[in-house]
Amino acid sequence: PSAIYLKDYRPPAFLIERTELAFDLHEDRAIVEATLHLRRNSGVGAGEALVLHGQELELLWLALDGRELGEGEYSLAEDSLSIADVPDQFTLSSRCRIRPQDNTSLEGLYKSRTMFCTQCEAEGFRKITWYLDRPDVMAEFEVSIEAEKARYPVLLSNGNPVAAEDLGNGRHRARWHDPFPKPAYLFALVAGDLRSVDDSFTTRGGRQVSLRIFVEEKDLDKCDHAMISLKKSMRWDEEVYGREYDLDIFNIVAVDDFNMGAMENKSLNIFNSSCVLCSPETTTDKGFQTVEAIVAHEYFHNWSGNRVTCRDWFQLSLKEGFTVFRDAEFSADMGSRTVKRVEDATVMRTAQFAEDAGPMAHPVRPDSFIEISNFYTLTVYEKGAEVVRMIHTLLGPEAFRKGSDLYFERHDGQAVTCEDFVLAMEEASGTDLGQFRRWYAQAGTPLLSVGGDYDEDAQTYTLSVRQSTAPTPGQPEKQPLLIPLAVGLLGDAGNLPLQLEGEAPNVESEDNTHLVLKVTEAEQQFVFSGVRERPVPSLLRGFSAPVRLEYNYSREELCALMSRDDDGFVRWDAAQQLAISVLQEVEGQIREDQAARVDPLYLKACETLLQDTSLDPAMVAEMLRLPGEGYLAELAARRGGARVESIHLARETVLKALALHAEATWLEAYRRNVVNAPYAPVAGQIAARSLRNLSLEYLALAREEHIALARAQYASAGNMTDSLAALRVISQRGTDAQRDEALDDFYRRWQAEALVVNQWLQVQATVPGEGALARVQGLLQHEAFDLRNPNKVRSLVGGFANGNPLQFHRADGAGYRFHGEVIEALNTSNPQIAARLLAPLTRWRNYAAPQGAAMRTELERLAALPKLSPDVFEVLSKSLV
Ligand code: BAL
Ligand code: ZN
Repeated sequence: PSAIYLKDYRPPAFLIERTELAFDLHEDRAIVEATLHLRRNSGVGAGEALVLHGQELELLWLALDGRELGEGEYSLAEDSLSIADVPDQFTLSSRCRIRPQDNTSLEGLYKSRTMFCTQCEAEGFRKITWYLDRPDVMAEFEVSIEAEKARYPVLLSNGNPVAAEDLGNGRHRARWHDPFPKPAYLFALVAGDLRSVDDSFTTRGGRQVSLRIFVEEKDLDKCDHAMISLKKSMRWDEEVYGREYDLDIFNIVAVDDFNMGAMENKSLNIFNSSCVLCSPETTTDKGFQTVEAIVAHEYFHNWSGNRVTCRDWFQLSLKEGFTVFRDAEFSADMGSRTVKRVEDATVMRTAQFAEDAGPMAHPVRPDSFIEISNFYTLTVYEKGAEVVRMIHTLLGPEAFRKGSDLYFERHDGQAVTCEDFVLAMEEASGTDLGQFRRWYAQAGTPLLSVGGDYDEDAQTYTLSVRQSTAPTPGQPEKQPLLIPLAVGLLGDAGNLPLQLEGEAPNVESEDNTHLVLKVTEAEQQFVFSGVRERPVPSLLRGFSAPVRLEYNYSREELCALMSRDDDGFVRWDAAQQLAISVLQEVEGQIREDQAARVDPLYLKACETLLQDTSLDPAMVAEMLRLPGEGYLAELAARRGGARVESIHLARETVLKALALHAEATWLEAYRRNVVNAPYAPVAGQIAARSLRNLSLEYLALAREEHIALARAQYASAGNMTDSLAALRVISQRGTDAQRDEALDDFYRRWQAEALVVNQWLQVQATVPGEGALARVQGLLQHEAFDLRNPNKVRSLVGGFANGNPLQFHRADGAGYRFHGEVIEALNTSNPQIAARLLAPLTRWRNYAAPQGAAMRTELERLAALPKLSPDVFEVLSKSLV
């Protein structure tokens, strides 16, 4: 496999104006007839041959302007079909046979349980028919679907239904027409025995839109939350972005076997069932929030992605970064803004920064790839969203809205680039984003090293800021970025008013305690005047930029920020920094065989926080949750290599010390945060459950007897959040007998609910102790496991690699070998999932001996296998450089 480059982009030599597709679906095959109305793209590729994409297609017949082409008139290569002599305008018709039933890659047309469905982004359409499968070729689609009526009573595609016919032989046909030209990646088809939950929405402009969520009959009771979320999203996009829905129907279909979370196909969103189905009995609070966010995300794509799409796949963040920013703001408006910001910052810092520091590091707009599926990454999505957020911060909400209006109006119906987005923002706001553009092109996480100096006589406070970005693969030199650094100064009685020397009075926030500094140089100073006392700097407020920030805080200063700063993110961040400093100290003691001593200052600060009932319990829980072992390993990598055992022991030591120190307070928090009202996924209840369940975790560590609380909670829980939290605690901290009893009971109760069983698989994957690997290996054979289902693979195999660090990183390398063997099997059946599963092994450089070397050995074993998919090949080859 070879790489393709952004610099080689050329507009398509041919365009497709109209695409007619006819599907004839059978149990052992599907016949696809396609008629493409093509024309040469004027000014591009005069005289060039027509080259179409196709994969795993059996060509049965081919005709140009109605005349069948003989074998000498076209040429077939592995993934392409070429016709040398074609007119400037013509129709090309083809008939192909494909085998959806055997398609385990879950790209193109495939069978999930009893239904046919599609996934075409990024390049799945070429597994359906010969086509110009690139996003800058946009066509109007007319689709007919024929299938057996009894098995597949529901036949869906994009756009509007135009006809339904009973064919009289037990088969029926439906015709659909989508008036909006679209790239093939937005095509969708569904055929199945489905039921729907129906509702409607009236747009601001008076359009009556029929909303339907299609599911298997057994899941009809799990659609309400998604439907409510959809209607909220439709309203929010009108209110916040002025964007209305543009067709009379909007359909969602839930599918069990799906590589991604969901897919924004025009008017026919297809969802991984884990991202749409919800009920209090079967779904956790987190699950409810995920469904709301993903329903919104896919809906928002109707404008940011579908009406305005990407010119090429290097521009993926144009739609994904922007849409993630939009869904994050939506979620913030629906729930707690600060908690959402903390959650997103956590993902960035723990997972995206790791990606930036690893062998697959790439810019938000990558400049090359071997397999685009490998670039649906945290960098393109989450960092891309942070880049859009920074534009929002720099421009302010009103100018940003003018920019998005201009972007949508100017590019409606077009396939465009990240540059077009930035240009619209620049033009509408009059802001120069020249230097800012580097965020799209430069990979890696910038480091801001900040120092503070207070001059008591002059009453000035000087912040000295240095920025740097470490080299990443292919980018040895880095240039300074424009970084919006939001700051405050914390005094004894609260946050101080801010005045930058030589600048007009700060009127940015009502109380003048918050300012966004524009860091543009490698080194820069900012002087605040009129500072009456020595402050503690409150830095990177609201996580104003996706950077690492270093400031040499004392623990007392961190305690001050944690308890008194007026920025929620900074308070949380201070608690994290304090925890990390304590954890690293304890790990050092353990490694030097000293008695571990957990700083009482930290324990006291945590207890005080827990006692403060005026705070949002959700924030308290986030602040008292210790950073995970994976993140600690990432930090340790920069300090000489991570040692999994001492990291684990240090974390357990600090957890236990905090549990014992504040035992009575934890118990009080556990009792205080009980929710008596009927279950609802609303911020207040979610917050209470999250602190209560965190309290349960600490209590179980403090004293064996408290396992009884978990068992009682498990026995009486009326919702999945509390039930699963209790099960986790029993599995992690209970005796073997208690654990087995609870896990068996849970399976007995929920074996008919696939999504709940996936949670059960994940809990088992994280059970501690020497037997963990054997347990996970055994579960591969369990009736509830299926290697073809990505959700199950993620729960069990991903759950083990990411959630059971001590056992995954066994010194004998058996955890890696197990992981590698699963990847080996998936390399053939589902390369996308195989490549994704590789991520934990790609971090081998972070680990000290023996783990680092053993991880590399497993990567080398995989690299030597014959017939690697391009997906797996790309990750392996980049990881082993
Ligand atoms: N476009 C792929 C799924 C998503 O990001 O919405
Ligand atoms: Zn998306």
